[in-house]
Amino acid sequence: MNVNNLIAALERKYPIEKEYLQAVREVLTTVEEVYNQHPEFEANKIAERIVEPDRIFTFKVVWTNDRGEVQVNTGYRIQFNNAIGPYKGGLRFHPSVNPSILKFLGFEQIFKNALTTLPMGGAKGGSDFNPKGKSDREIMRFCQAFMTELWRHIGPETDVPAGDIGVGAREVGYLYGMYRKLALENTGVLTGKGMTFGGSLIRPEATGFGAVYFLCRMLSEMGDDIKGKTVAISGFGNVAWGAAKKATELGAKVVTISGPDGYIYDEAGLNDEKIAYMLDLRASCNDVVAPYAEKFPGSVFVAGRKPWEVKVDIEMPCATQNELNGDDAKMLVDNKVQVVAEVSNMGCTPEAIETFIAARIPYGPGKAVNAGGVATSGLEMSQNSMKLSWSAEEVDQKLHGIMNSIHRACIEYGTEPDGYINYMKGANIAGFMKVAKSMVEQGVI
Ligand code: 2IT
Repeated sequence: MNVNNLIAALERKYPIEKEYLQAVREVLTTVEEVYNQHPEFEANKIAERIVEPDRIFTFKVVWTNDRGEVQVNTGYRIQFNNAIGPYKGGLRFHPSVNPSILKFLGFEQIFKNALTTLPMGGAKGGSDFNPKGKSDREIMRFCQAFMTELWRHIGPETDVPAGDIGVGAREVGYLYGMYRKLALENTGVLTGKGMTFGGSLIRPEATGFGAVYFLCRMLSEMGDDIKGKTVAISGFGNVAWGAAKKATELGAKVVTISGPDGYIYDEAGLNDEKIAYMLDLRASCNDVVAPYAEKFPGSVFVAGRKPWEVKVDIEMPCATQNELNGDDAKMLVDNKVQVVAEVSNMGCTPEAIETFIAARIPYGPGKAVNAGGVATSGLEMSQNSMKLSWSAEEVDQKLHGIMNSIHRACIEYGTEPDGYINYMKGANIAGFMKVAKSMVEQGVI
């Protein structure tokens, strides 16, 4: 494989899909050396095949708002690769959603899902629908309209969507209700469901919990632990909430959260009451964190800025792609950050990652750190097909085991000659090898 030629061809074909090209470039560059030691990969054109989605569905979503006005959005489902299991990945409802963003997310999902050790292929979907300021009834009508198109393309053994930004338990509930009505079946066709209709305990917390379990493994590899560490978290959604909850429970001090409006610096650190308040903020559907500072005196709201300027031991980006850039990374290195555990998908830009690696600061990439979310979705699928449900302890224990095994895979494939663990390289190679081998074994299809 010649990565530069392959990327150049993709750039000509998809010139405006910058997030997709960014994700492909990172994975192919890090696997190039190992890839070229496997002539069967080249003979089967694995790289050329893996960068193209199997298929993309694009559809119109028409719904009516509370004022009786007809609204038109675009919906997508990208079925990227199902070599190792049914297509699996979340749905994102956000005005920024476009084919490039969903292709990057779907591509990343292939390797993340492979890392979980569970049989799941990669997919992603969503819509440019903006949930901000929408009423509950509007959300419901949108989800129903979205599912009237999506339902014919998904199924419990075919493609199993879940949540992502803008899609939580409420949206999954409305989507599931419409699927059940149209397909006339009750199956594990979506994950992240409510507990009364097949959801799994721990799934709401899983991404954040898993991220902190992974972070603890990174720290123990350095001969350290999380107790007493200061942590900066960005975002205030489901993932940030789970990470804040587990990090606080294990004795860390989480001092920031953030939203599109700016960030909160809370010197005293989050506690149970403040973490519970994150859910109220999210439920308000206004997408702002500023009210936190009014509710909790002693904390400050810093408008229009990101939390990276606060000096801490550990950074956990939990918001969205490319939220931490090269300049931010240089500032973090100057501020002696100890570990960066990226929880958002592709949260750090290539320049930021390069800066961390050059400074030999352990950097855990999203596809390893946040894999506990989709892993627990996989556990929800297992429970649904067995028609039973596991206790919270059982699910949490399995999640622990999976995060440990992802960490081991990163060490196996990512340890550099000087002993530095290049988690990005390790995660990319470990995930890629599994999918590539299975594609070779299954023939040219
Ligand atoms: O990015 C992700 O891994 C998710 N949004 C979760 C996907 C899933 O199927 O649970």
